[in-house]
Amino acid sequence: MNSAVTPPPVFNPFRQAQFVLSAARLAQLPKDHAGEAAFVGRSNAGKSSALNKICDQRALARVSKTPGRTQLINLFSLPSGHRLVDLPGYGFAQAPLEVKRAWGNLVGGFMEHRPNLRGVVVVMDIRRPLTDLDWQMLEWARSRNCATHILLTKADKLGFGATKNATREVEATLRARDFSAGVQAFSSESGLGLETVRATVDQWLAQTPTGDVESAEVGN
Ligand SMILES: Nc1nc2c(ncn2[C@@H]2O[C@H](COP(=O)(O)OP(=O)(O)OP(=O)(O)O)[C@@H](O)[C@H]2O)c(=O)[nH]1
Ligand SMILES: [Mg+2]
Repeated sequence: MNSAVTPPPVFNPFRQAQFVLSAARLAQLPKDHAGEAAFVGRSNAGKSSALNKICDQRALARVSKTPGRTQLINLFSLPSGHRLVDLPGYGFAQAPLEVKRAWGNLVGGFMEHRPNLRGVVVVMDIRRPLTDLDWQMLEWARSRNCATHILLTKADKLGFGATKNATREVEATLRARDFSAGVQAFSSESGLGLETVRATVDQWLAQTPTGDVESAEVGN
């Protein structure tokens, strides 16, 4: 578990999150200095559900039973001007090659080059963590020195002991690969781990500039 987080603020800014836009290309993203926290992960892992839970809103991000539904980058703004980003999921085997290629360009481009990126929440189903593509995300984040937090979702599907073991196992694997990231169990159903992830994202964004239009000028 990530124990080094501060208690949540009394005012919860995530409740005020608002949809900004969906982007099919990186060029459509805002060109400013606003810090962003991105949610990445395998398709169906529970990214959109986690975002909705964090923001205490039912339908901010679209949740779907069909893997691979979110093929766009969805941006949500916070009152501070910072943004949350829901990235399209990966790992859906049946997707046509051109969809996979488009995903690679979009998510790869975002992870490697988006200047606003301040932290990455890598969302994984607690029953199937650390796939090859999860590692690719982790390595992308590491290569640009970006803060990383692993959310092991759907913990409500496991008992207390199994949740603890799965979390420890992920921590041990990361240690063995000398990878530094927060790790926590989470459930969008029960709210397990909610304050920890909120505090982590809050901390990343609090240290970075906001999306004031006056500061918007950078070419991405
Ligand atoms: N039991 C349980 N189900 C969950 C949880 N999180 C998500 N789900 C379910 O898992 C399915 C996929 O959730 P999404 O949030 O749409 O997953 P996603 O990662 O955004 O998927 P893509 O947009 O396709 O990449 C939905 O049926 C959710 O209701 C959780 O914590 N517990
Ligand atoms: Mg989604």
